[in-house]
Amino acid sequence: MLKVFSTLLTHIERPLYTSIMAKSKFEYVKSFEIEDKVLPNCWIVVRIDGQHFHKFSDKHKFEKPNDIRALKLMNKAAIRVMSEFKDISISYGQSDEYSFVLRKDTQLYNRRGSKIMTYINSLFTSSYVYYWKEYFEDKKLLYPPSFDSRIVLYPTDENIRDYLSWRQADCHINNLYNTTFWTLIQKGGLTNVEAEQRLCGTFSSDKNEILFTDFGINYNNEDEIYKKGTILLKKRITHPRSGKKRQVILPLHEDLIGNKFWALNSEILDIKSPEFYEWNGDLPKEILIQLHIYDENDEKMESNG
Ligand SMILES: Nc1nc2c(ncn2[C@@H]2O[C@H](COP(=O)(O)OP(=O)(O)OP(=O)(O)O)[C@@H](O)[C@H]2O)c(=O)[nH]1
Ligand SMILES: [Mg+2]
Repeated sequence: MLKVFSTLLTHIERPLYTSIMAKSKFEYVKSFEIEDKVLPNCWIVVRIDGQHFHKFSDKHKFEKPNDIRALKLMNKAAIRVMSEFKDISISYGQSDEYSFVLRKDTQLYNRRGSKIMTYINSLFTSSYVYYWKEYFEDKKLLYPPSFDSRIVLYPTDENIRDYLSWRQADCHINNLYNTTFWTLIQKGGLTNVEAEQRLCGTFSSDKNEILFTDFGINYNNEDEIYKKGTILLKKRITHPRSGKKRQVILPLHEDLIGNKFWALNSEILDIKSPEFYEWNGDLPKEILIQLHIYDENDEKMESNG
């Protein structure tokens, strides 16, 4: 009875208590909060990166040097983020990192940096966990992964292009190294230390040569997703069943360092609506889900498009 009475009292008193709080002597602590509105007219990059993924990938027995399931899970989480935050005009991911580029005129959360960064990071992280079982069906998630994040502002179009080029060049350098390193171990029988010594001081051309001469591997023929990473772009494509134009987020694995990419996708820097994209070949599952042709919950193709 006493408990019921005190609960009632708490409910009755709450509005009064709140208004007293607003004027309490503690109110001054609010002034310690820092205004973190980011500069206007700058491209906003939010980059997230897996914490201790060296250990995380070991514990979950990721395939070496690349585990396609892990990369596709990263892409899935990033597509989720991009579909939620409409002002992200392009995203780029490789390994355990993803960069989200918000258009320079965005007014998202009044350009409050910490709001933008933490919402993107938490949605990405929860999506990574949420969709884990879709990609690692037989593998249990052993502990909760986490991602760090940062915000970087780029004032010019050249800066944002160079930023994305930097990340893609990093992908290429790491992938060439990792591919050669793990080939020396898996196919050449070297130990980790021996492989590291063999690659010490080598240039890209040397690594290409080792792969080709010693193992008959032409690096150029490796999968594009490993060599180039993943670019996520909003585009309009033709729905394969209705024939109507539909906007989707496309995962692309192509060069973004050269001018060709920026000429073909000029809407990114011009801040315009998504352009039409002629997709050649079969649409991947990630796009079929967005077109509601593939039901990700039922894990089957829908019969009526
Ligand atoms: N085997 C395997 N490992 C991967 C794959 N993708 C990412 N990783 C691992 O994730 C690491 C990512 O690099 P970093 O971000 O520099 O390393 P980290 O251990 O996450 O360190 P911090 O980011 O500083 O916490 C790589 O070095 C790999 O060990 C993959 O597809 N396969
Ligand atoms: Mg990391």
